Amino acid sequence: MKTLVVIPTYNERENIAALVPDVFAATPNVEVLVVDDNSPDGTGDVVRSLQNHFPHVHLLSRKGKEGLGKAYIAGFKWGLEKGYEAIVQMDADFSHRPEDLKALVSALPEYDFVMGSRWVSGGETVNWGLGRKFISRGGSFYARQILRFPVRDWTGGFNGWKAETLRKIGLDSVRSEGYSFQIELKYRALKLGLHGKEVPIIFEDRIVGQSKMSSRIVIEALYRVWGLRGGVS
Ligand SMILES: Nc1nc2c(ncn2[C@@H]2O[C@H](COP(=O)(O)OP(=O)(O)OP(=O)(O)O)[C@@H](O)[C@H]2O)c(=O)[nH]1
Ligand SMILES: [Mg+2]
Repeated sequence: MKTLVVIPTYNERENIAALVPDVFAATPNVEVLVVDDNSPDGTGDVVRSLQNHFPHVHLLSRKGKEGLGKAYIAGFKWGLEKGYEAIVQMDADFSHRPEDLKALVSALPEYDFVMGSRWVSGGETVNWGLGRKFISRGGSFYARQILRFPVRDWTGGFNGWKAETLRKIGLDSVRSEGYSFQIELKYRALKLGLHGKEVPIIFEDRIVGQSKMSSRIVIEALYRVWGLRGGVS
């Protein structure tokens, strides 16, 4: 399948310079789209210079920081317009390991979507304290109780989608921004009766660059799941 890996970036110049070569080393046949929100650190310029060595790297430059959800929607739409058959979403900060891309990409043809998962057998988090594990597993437990599909890792953002699946979901109807963006896409697909598979991944904490996580994003996720279950869109 003609596959696009969409990587949203905000101030990730060091990470993106190292990640792009690793992605092509792991999966030589994919193309990459970096969706950058005009990062002040010049991430966009780094991507432009990468394009000299890697012709299959594309850059979608947006005007300003609008959040992860909007960046992904813009990247997915770009990929659908260009006719890619599969789209994978991946963070720039090496939390999602390029080594795990291959497993996601090769599982996808059999399913409508695949979910990189920390909480299935073979999945793992590296260097996470008990508190962090509790919050992540607790968040997925909470979503599972409310949304009633047996997904172990609802908030993970390392997922692969057949183009057809994204078309059926209807990207214009997706409202969520942060963690709940991942929950919302999975839930909408499952509600449509589509088949998803959790594939084990090893999740590592970022080493370089700053987190954009905030309590606002967590709070959004806590109330959004109720809206999703209620069919509010
Ligand atoms: N284009 C764009 N990318 C973003 C935005 N916010 C976050 N990102 C990117 O989305 C990915 C995930 O963001 P992180 O800051 O790592 O968030 P996180 O993984 O929830 O938090 P950490 O646990 O600290 O890594 C990274 O590649 C970020 O650069 C945004 O507003 N616009
Ligand atoms: Mg991260």
